Amino acid sequence: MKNYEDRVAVITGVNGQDGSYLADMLLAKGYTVIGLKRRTSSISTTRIDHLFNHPKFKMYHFDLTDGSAISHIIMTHKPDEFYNLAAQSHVAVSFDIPEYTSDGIASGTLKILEAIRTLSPNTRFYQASSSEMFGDSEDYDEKCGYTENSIMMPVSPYAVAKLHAHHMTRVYRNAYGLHASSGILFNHESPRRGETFVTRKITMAAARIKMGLQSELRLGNIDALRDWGYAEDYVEAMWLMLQQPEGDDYVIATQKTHSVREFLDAVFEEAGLDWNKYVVIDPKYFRPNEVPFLLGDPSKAKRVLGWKPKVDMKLLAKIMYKYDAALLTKQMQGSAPALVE
Ligand code: NAP
Ligand code: F7E
Repeated sequence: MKNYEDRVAVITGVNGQDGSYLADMLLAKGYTVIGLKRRTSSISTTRIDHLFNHPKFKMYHFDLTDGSAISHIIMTHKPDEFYNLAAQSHVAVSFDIPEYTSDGIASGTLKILEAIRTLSPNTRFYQASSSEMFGDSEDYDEKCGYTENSIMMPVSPYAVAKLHAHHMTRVYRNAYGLHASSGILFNHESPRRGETFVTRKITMAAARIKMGLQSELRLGNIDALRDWGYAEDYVEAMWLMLQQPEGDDYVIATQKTHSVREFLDAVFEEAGLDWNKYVVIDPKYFRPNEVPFLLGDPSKAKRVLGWKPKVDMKLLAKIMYKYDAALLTKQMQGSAPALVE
C-alpha cells in the first residue's frame, strides 16, 4: 500500500456533514482529497470553507445522476480510495421526491461501481449504507441490536434506494473482486448536522429559546428510538474499512438506543429549561411510514477494525447545544464563525 502522502481519495458529498469531517481527517493524514459537490444556486459551503486554501484539496462539481461526470473523475484521477457519501439523505423528504432520491442513491451508486470496474478496478470503494435499511424488521436481539446479517425491511423510498446500493456494492465485490465495503451506519450527529434533522433542530431551538429568540419547537414523533453517535467517530470507521485486506460490510453504532424525548431531556437540561413548556407536537412532521426503533451491534467493527464509539448521547447533546449557543451568541454580536467544529 502507498504512503498516505501519495494517496488520492475522492469524496462524493464533500459538502455534507460526513464528507467534510472525512476530508479533514484524510487531509490531516496527508492524502490528496478530490471533493465532489453538486452545483447549487446559492453558495452554502460553511462546512468546507476552511479547506479551500489547502494545497491538497481540490473540488469539482458533479451530480450523482450524471454518469459521464462520474466516469470522467474516475478515469482522470484513478483514485486509491473512493467514498460515496452523496445522497438526498432526508428520510421524510424521500416521500416527497422518491424518484430523485432513488436516481441519486440507487442508480448513482451503480454508475460509480461500473466506472470503477471498467476504468480503475484497483480503487477501493466505500458505500454509505444506512441503519434505515432495517426499517421495521424484527430480526434483532433486544439487548444487542441489528447485525450485518439481520433481515432488512426498509419502509421509505430513501431506505429502499440505500438497500439497492448496498446489495449492488456486495454484488460488485463478489462478482468482480472489487475492494468494495458498505458501512451500515446508525444515526450520527454533530455541530455540522443539517438543521432539519431532529437532533440539530432541537439543539438550535434550545439555544434560540434560551436567548428569547424562539418561543416554541414543533416536532413529530418524539417516541421514536434511535442509536445516536458522533459523526467524527464514524468517519474514522469508514477509513478503517478501506484499510482492510478485503472489502466487507460493517455495522457502526453505539449499541445504546434513546428516544427523541430523551434527547430533548438532555439538551434542555444543558440549557437549564423544561422542554415541556415549548414543544408542540405537529402532525406535519409525522412520516407516512416510521422506523420506530434502531439499535446497532458494532461487534464486528470492534473485532475486525478495532473501532469503537467515543461519544454517548448525553455528551453528544452537550457538544451540539454548546456549539449552537456559542454560534448564536457570535451571530448576535455580528461575528458568526465558519461552521467548522
Ligand atoms: P448530508 O449532510 O445530507 O450530506 C449529503 C451530501 O450529498 C450533501 O453535501 C449534498 O449536497 C450531497 N448531494 C445530495 N444529492 C446529491 C446529488 N444528486 N448529487 C451530488 N451530491 C448530492 O448527509 P450526511 O449526514 O453527511 O451523510 C452522508 C451519507 O451517509 C449520506 O449518503 C447519508 O444518506 C448516509 N448516512 C447518513 C447517516 C447519518 O446519520 N448522518 C446515517 C447513515 C447513512 P448539498 O451540500 O448541496 O446539500
Ligand atoms: O429523524 C423523529 C423522526 O430526520 C430521527 C438520516 O441521516 O439517520 C437519519 O435519518 C427521528 C425520526 O433522522 C421530528 O420521525 C420527530 O423517527 O433526525 P431524523 P432519521 O430519519 O433517523 C439515518 C440513519 C439516515 O441514514 C438518514 O440519512 O426523529 N422526529 N420530530 C423528527 N425528525 C425530523 N427530521 N424533524 C422533526 O421535527
